[in-house]
This record gives sequence, C-alpha cells and structure tokens, in this order.
Amino acid sequence: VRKPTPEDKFSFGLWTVGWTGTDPFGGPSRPALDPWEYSDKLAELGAWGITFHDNDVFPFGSDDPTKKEIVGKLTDATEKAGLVIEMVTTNTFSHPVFKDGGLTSNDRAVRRFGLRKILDAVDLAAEVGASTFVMWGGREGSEYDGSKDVYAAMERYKEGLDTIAGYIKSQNYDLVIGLEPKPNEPRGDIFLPSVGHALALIAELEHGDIVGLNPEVGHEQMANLNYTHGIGQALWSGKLFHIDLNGQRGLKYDQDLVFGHGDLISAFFTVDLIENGFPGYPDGPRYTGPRHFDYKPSRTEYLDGVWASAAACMSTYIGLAEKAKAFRADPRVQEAMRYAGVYDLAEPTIADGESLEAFRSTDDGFDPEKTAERDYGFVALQQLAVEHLIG
Ligand code: 3MF
Ligand code: MG
Ligand code: MG
Ligand code: MG
Repeated sequence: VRKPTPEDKFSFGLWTVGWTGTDPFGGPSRPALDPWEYSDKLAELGAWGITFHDNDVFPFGSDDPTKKEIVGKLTDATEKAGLVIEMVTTNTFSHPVFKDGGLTSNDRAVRRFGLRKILDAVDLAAEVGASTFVMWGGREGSEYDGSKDVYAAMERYKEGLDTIAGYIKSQNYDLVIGLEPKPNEPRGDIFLPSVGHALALIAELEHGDIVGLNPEVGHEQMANLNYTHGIGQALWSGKLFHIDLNGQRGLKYDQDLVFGHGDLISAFFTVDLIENGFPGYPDGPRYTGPRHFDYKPSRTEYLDGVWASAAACMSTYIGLAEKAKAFRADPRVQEAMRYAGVYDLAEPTIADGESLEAFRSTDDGFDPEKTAERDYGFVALQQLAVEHLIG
C-alpha cells in the first residue's frame, strides 16, 4: 500500500494519538505529550490535518492569556508541520459539572455554563480556520428514565443548537455543525443515539441548514446498526458533514480500534461508498470532507505503537480504497450488479408522466409466482467483494 499524502485528507483528533491509556480500571500506560508535540510526527506519517476539543489543548478553566499562549503554540506547530486544523469541538463531558449533561442538564446554571463554553469553542474554531464544529453530547442522556423529561430535553437541545448555529451565521463564520450520534457510554442512554435520531432533530431546527452529522463507525455498530447505510442516508439528506472512522467488534464498550480492525468487510463498503459513490447515481452526492480518524491506540502499546496505529488507520483506508476501485472496475462485478438489479433501483417505480390511474389499472402481465423465482445473485456479488478484499 502506498504512503499517505495530504491529498488523501487524513486527519486525527489530538485525543486519539494523545490518549494515554487511562480507562475505568487503570491509569495511564504511556506518557502524554504536549498538544503541539503531535504535529511533526503526524505530518511525517502523511496526515493532512488535526482536530481537537478545547480542553485537549488548554486545561478546563484556563484564563484568556493562558488559552492564547497555548493555542498560539499549537497553531505555530501545525503551520510549521504543514497541517490544517480542520475541526474543533468542545469538551462538555469530562468535568464533573457536566455529569448530567451540558445542553440538557436538569440544572439550568450548568446549561448556561455549557452553552457559553460551546460558544467560546465556536470562536476558537473560527479563529484557527476549522471548517467543521463537531458536537458529541456524551453526557446528554440518563441512566434512569424517571430522571429526565425527554420532551424538555429535546426542547433544550434544540434551543442550544439553534443558538449556536444562529451565532455562527451572525458572525459569518465559515463553519458547519456536525452532530455525533452515540447510543450509550458514558451515559446509560445518550440522546441522539443514532444517525436517524440526529437527522430527525435537525429537521426540527430553525438553523438546521448548517447542522449535519459526524457519524462514527463504532457508535453505530455499538447499536448493531449498519454504518455504511447510516452515512448513505446522511449523504442522501445532504447532511454528511464529517466522519469518525475507527473499528468496533460487536456490541460492547466503545472500542475505538484502528480503522478496519473491527468489521473489515463493513469497512470495505464504507470506503467503497466514500470513494466511489452510489452505483446507480454516478453523479449523485459524494462525501468530499476529511477522512478523520477517531480511534484509540490500544492501551497495550507504548509510543512506537501509537504511531504504528495511526499509520495503520491510513494504510488500511488506502488499501481498501484501492480494492474498492478495482472492485467497481471489474467487469464481473458490473455484470453481477446488473444481474442483481443494483442499477435498476435507480429507476422511478412510476414512470414520468404516468398517471396514478393508468399505473393502478395495468398489471404489466406481472406474474408474482414466476417473479418470485428470480435469482438475485447477491451472494455471488458479495463473494466477488470478498475475493477482491482477500486478493
Ligand atoms: C466519544 C467520541 C468523542 C467525539 C468527540 C468529537 C471523545 O465516543 O467519539 O471523542 O468523537 O467528542 O467531537
Ligand atoms: Mg467515540
Ligand atoms: Mg468510538
Ligand atoms: Mg467520535
């Protein structure tokens, strides 16, 4: 597999390569670097950009001069390394003040504090030239159904999002918001548990035109959902603004494995959709944003392993992209797709100009028994994908 280049648009959260291995059962298994110490190595590996939470860079509660100084060191380092800062987000989950949420805490004073912190991070995002502002409401949710008025929580979520999106517009910031769904962890249940839930909330917003999604592979898979379908629907809705690529093996805690180290065939079709688009709509919507990794270098690894795992994310993506190109170009695959009716799904069911009356009164000589004998060949098509994948 070839080496990544900035044209690949690979980016990494500072909290990914910067994760020290602290989990609920143990402390750090490796040291933390300073926020500006990641840029050179990421650039050397072929990354294009970085992303961060406000408090990945400066500690919670820092005063303005401290923030300015630390952010300055970071932007100097990224510029020197030739990296962009493509996305910024807010940490409204680590400090215990957010234990019942930021925008949907039952405590109004916490909500007011949380919203101010998010607006500050929006200013920071604009200042460092980010194009996406991600919002993962990790503590928005509950453990016990009796503790939360869900109607009120949706009202407050909407109020918060419209305030933030309205502020972005009022400042003419070149920013869009990407909501990140997750079903659970750290809360027992998190609001906006899936891509679909987030799309439904966006549809209710006043400023929903600049609010879209940042779906994460593992988050959808933790809910046993299909990530490729999730981003496919988000694309169809014009709402796929950003992505979090990683790996997850089944219904368990958020593993944040290296991309492809979970469900490899699902990762193959995710990359196939991103790189090659919808088969029946060659001119249809495409994802052109960053290939952003939100993974955790496993706790068993030390610093060499951190960099090896970052390189693995990019290498796997490139390898899968090459395989997916070959898959689509393979005449056997195109024939199998034709046989399977994949392209036929793009044809409207009722013809242009055909009246509903005419449509209902013709049966086209359709024979359900005969048609039920159709062989779709989906298995053969899938086997071609597997053959491309294993080489
Ligand atoms: C948690 C996540 C988050 C979000 C991040 C992005 C800490 O499971 O995935 O990472 O991706 O907050 O904005
Ligand atoms: Mg995550
Ligand atoms: Mg995750
Ligand atoms: Mg994420």
